[in-house]
Amino acid sequence: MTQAHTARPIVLSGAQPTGQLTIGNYYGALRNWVAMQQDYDCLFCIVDLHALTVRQDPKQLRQWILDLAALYLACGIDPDRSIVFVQSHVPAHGELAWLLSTFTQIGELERMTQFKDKSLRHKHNINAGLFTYPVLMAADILLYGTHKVPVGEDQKQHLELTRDIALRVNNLYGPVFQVPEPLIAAEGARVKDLQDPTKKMSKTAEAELARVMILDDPRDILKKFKKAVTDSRAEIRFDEEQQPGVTNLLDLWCAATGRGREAALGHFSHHQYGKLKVETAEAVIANLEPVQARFRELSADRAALERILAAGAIRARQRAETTMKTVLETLGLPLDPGRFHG
Ligand code: ATP
Ligand code: LTN
Repeated sequence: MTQAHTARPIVLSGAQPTGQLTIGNYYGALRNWVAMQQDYDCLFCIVDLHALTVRQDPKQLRQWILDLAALYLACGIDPDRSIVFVQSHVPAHGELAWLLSTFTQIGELERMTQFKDKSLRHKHNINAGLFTYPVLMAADILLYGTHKVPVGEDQKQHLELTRDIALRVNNLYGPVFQVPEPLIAAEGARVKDLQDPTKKMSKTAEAELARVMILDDPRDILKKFKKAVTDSRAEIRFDEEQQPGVTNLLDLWCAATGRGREAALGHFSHHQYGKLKVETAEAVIANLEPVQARFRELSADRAALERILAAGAIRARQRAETTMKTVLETLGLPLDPGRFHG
């Protein structure tokens, strides 16, 4: 099995530099990554190759990559404890994705709901990369012997595919890959769009009011929550089917305050929607303000961010090469002595 050299179990996760991150990314992913640094050997990747599945402006993309690095750190990712790196700095991601694509069935990729959703949203550019996106994600994960992958609920299907690919290879050749497990937060794993609470909140949603960004001004955050779509029932309870907007606000309040559903009902059940909206906004703002302040400090020093990413790339590449050696040998591909010495 690859990557047996570290004592602590390995965690890998990533986000796409496709724009500013939302509170969905924060509660569903980043906040949980920070907590995991305590007990796991963590790698946090900026998945820029994935971002290219949707057309990007090159200059803007470079900026978003650095912004995302600053945001990882601002949320509490510690580059001395975890490996923070850019996916395209480690060529083995693309290389392993190719190899894994030969163990992935077209029918499996056709079933991916993210592919179906994105094909509808980008009708003019349904490229092959969008289709094979989950294979590259599987490569990201399997390259590092990952045990746990902390993600939002929307990524569960991709994780299942990753596991299937790993098991398929292992069944054919013996234990080549660690079979990873998803880690989905109890609270905040499925933050919904504030204007259409039947959809997930997305950083690339068209409507400004639909999404709250981690870096939004607190006044805008309050405004967006006040304008959140609810319903006309005038009743505060958890009911995803009948009251998706109210349920989303309650879930966010729980995620932001760390309190459970019973506490939320005790606190709000005899009150009006206005109180729920304002207090949820306040709780979210309280979580985000320190992150915003740190982000401003960190993003002022571009060179320091670049140094952190360069150091992360060296460490990630070393680990990736160990896995690649095993995989190439296993599949019968000759090892290049110029690449793998000793
Ligand atoms: P896009 O909106 O550009 O398609 P995204 O925000 O869904 O992208 P990523 O940047 O790759 O995609 O997401 C990073 C992490 O944030 C993933 O683990 C994803 O599951 C999580 N995430 C994204 N949106 C939400 C959400 N609304 N609720 C909870 N978690 C989310
Ligand atoms: N597909 C994910 C982003 C992603 C990822 C990963 C997450 C790419 N590679 C590896 C966890 C582990 C998304 O769209 N949110």
